[in-house]
Amino acid sequence: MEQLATLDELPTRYLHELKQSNLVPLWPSLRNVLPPQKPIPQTLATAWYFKDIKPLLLEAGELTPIQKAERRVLVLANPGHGLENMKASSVMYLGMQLLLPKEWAPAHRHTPNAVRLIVEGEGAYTTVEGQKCLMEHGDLILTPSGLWHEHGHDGNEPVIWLDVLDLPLVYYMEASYVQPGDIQKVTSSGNAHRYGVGVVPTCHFIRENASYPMMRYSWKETRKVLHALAEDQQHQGPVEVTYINPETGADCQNIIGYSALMLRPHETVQLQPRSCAQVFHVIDGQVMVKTDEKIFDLGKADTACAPCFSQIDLINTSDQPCYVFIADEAPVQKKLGVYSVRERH
Ligand code: GTQ
Repeated sequence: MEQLATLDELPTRYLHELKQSNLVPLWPSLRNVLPPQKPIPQTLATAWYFKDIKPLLLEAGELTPIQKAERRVLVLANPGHGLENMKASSVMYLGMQLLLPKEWAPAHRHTPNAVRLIVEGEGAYTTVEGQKCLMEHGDLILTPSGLWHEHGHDGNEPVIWLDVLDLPLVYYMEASYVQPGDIQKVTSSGNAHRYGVGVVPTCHFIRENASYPMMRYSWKETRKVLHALAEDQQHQGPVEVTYINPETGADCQNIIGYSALMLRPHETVQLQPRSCAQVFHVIDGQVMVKTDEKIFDLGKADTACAPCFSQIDLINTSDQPCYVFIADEAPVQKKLGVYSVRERH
């Protein structure tokens, strides 16, 4: 590709006149905003280890009362985006949230979509639009855009969960805001009896259009599906299920996609490079995440992210199964028509 003219090749007087009229020449920046062949991501392959996070999060529990925090969260920030910008990737925000026994994180609703993946502890719950969702290890709980949610804790040990939000994208669009609410009346215990587990291998089906028919995706049940899929002789490719809207078969939320992947003992899964950034969080087990630049050894509750078009190997280094929760930007990229998958090189 042709090398293009730079800013300093233009007369100072001309540049000054452009500035006076709020005008900018495209050509000196063209290769930055439209780099050849692939994006130049700010997102850096980064890992955050639970053994580092947990003591600091528990200390936050002593330093800052819940009333003064509203949500007691340590944000997993990607240094490539600047820590203060609180992004894991351009679209995804990650946070580890702590709720102590008897604490209550009051009701609010906001435009960004959120999910929680429960990491540790028992007895906490999230109430979403009147639906009380118990939080058990590995459960996925949706708090979609605009729906009221609050967190409570009737148990007797600290509960920690991973928050995933599309906050960076929604904030970038100048569409991010929150409204405080009143304590919710519990009106429902969920629709799991109607929809079952809420995960499917691949075959998507279309039914009536209900945006968020299901809020809690039980890990116990999802794990059973993964094991059944691993046993299924017909099944080809990685043992992976996508969290869907069971009414429509579509992704369970609009912007970020969620799935759970099982690696058999010593299994390696080679992922195809995709146009979206991805986050890997270990529900249980041991996995080596090999990205283009870096290799991470992850154990239970560890989290890593990889930028777009990374060639990634997931290697189960142990003789136990490993379960990885994956968040990616595929749904928003597909809707915008910018999603693609490439061959491995
Ligand atoms: O629990 O509602 O990590 O509103 C960031 C913003 C969690 C929450 C976060 C939030 C929440």
